[in-house]
Amino acid sequence: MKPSVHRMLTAWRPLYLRGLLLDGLPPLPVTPSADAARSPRSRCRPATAAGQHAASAIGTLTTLDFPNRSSLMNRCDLTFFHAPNTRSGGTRALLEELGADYRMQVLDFKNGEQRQSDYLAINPMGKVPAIRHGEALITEQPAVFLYLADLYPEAKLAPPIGDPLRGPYLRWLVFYGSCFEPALIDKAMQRPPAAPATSPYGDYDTMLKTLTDQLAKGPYLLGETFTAADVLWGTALNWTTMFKMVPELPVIRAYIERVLARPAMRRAAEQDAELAAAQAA
Ligand SMILES: N[C@@H](CCC(=O)N[C@@H](CS)C(=O)NCC(=O)O)C(=O)O
Repeated sequence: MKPSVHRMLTAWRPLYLRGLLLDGLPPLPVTPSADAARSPRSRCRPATAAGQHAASAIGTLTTLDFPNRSSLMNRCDLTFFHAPNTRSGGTRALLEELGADYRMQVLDFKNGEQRQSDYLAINPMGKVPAIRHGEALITEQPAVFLYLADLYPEAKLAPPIGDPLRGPYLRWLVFYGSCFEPALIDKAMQRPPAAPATSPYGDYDTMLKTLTDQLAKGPYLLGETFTAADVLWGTALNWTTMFKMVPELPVIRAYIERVLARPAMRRAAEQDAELAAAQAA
């Protein structure tokens, strides 16, 4: 086995041991550890709940629609459902930027794991990313980004309520899901938009100009302040330009490079590439 793959497997040993990742590869040496289910930087105790989740099938969690609100949530017991080389790469980058403490459950799209009942109990849409925090399930990228960035206020990637940037921050995260993606998919499928007054994004060119005008004010979407919205947009514009769904205008290219050059973004991209390679092997 290549040393880089072995290093990656060692890092993700908790997942590997739970049989969620890389079936068929030879077992890694097992070092008993109280924190075995958590990331190396864990600040969380290996709580009973974490152990229970680790041992249980994903699909036993169908009772989570309405989380019990009688107890305060802490930041332990955060699970990220991920597939490499997909939209959930942006969430992985955000978790890295936040220095978050989480478990990752990797889905193998080649085997259709996202459409199996275990995962459909987490997200009936069969899509990643998804987050489970305690009893709460969060899906849809803008919601996932808002949730995670608020969970780690010390990382300062979410302007707090009362900050003048809070409104624009919400606007650009939600613009992604409600305008950018629908416009992009219609364009990729060569479908004409609905009439301008009906279409959620008007038309593609207006949507794109609205975005590029904002990027031109840079360096980031909200000016000098880097936020979680830039993690979403930087990663999304990277893959959408790669697939020629968005034109590689200089303002877009410069923005992508600025965002992806950040150390945490690079780390996340490297780790995801290793995960994708190991999954493909
Ligand atoms: N509306 C979702 C879209 C997520 C999405 O489309 N994810 C793709 C990954 S690129 C997926 O999980 N596809 C798997 C499938 O549908 O089988 C969001 O914003 O999170």
